[in-house]
Amino acid sequence: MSAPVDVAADELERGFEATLAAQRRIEPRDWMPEGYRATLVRQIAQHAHSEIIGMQPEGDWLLAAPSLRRKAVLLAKVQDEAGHGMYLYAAAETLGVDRDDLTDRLVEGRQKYSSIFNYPTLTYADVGVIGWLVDGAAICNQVPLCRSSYGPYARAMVRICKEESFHQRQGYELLLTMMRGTDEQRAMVQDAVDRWWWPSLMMFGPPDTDSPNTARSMAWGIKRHTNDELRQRFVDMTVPQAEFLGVTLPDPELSLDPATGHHRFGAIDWDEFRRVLAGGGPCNAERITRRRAARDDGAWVREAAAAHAAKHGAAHAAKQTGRTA
Ligand code: FAQ
Repeated sequence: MSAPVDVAADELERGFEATLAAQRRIEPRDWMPEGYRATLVRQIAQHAHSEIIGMQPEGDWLLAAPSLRRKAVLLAKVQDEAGHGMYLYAAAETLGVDRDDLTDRLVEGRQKYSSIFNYPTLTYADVGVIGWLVDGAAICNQVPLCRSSYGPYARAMVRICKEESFHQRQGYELLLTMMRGTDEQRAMVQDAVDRWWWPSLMMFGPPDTDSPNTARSMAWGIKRHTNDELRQRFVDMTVPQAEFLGVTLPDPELSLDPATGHHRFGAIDWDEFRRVLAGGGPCNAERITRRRAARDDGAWVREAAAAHAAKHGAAHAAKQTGRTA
């Protein structure tokens, strides 16, 4: 009795593999293996959470930004991050999950967000360094995701990457301005670079030898490069930018390998990475406490919006019925 079901399942699986092999996109209406769907939900949700939690470290500087122009730029950037979170939650919802549920999973510690946002922004130079290094790393990681095999994720990435590119430039421009300023400003920039360099390299995830998801995600076309490949690309891209800026990257082993054209770099402290992922970073508790408070404080807004939409929807339906009657 089970044979026709198996045949149908085989056919669906073959159709899915053929779509991937032809480099076509998987869309929400298409059949997909449960593992593919679960991997996408995990990655897209973590990505969305990172954008939303990522508003906090820079948001702390909105009131203290030193001029109206700097405030306007920073406000626009933080608002973009909220928008990125929204596109990504919307992409996750096409896979049959609910964004309220994803937020609950985040605040209850059942889903992750990027390790990078568990570090504090101690001076205004940190705002520039986040734009330069953190958005720079995000671009390296995310541009290939524009070719991800899942349509809604890939399309969200196109717009997000355009905005990330602006974010990186504003950070670099801020740092160039500070480096042309006083000795104290230059020291602030160097101090921020010293604190953010290694955590930025950790953003790309564990080394390939220790990355349980990479092989499967690449076979499914969700990821297009390994963690180490993208980390190397980021180092190669950033070293000349650091030279132009006039800062020193805090790694005595950093050097260009003439044989490969790539930069060699020192050992990353993976114990620190694991500690931060386990909740032991300098700001983990604070970030989640604030996110939980925002969820709870905003409940009445979501309820009111849902009630308004229901009322509006009912009125619209009644009007349509009246027209067709
Ligand atoms: N932090 O097997 P893999 C931004 C987890 S957006 C925390 O290698 P995978 C914009 C990983 O999830 C930044 N957890 O995993 C912005 C997995 O956990 P699980 C976010 C990490 O998925 C800028 C486990 O370790 N970007 O910055 C991290 O194949 C400025 C094993 O790892 C994205 O999310 C980490 N750094 O590769 C906003 C991009 N790394 O669930 C504001 C999309 C790994 O198995 C201001 N995501 N883990 O328990 C990806 O490309 C991938 O998910 C990776 C990880 C590359 C992050």
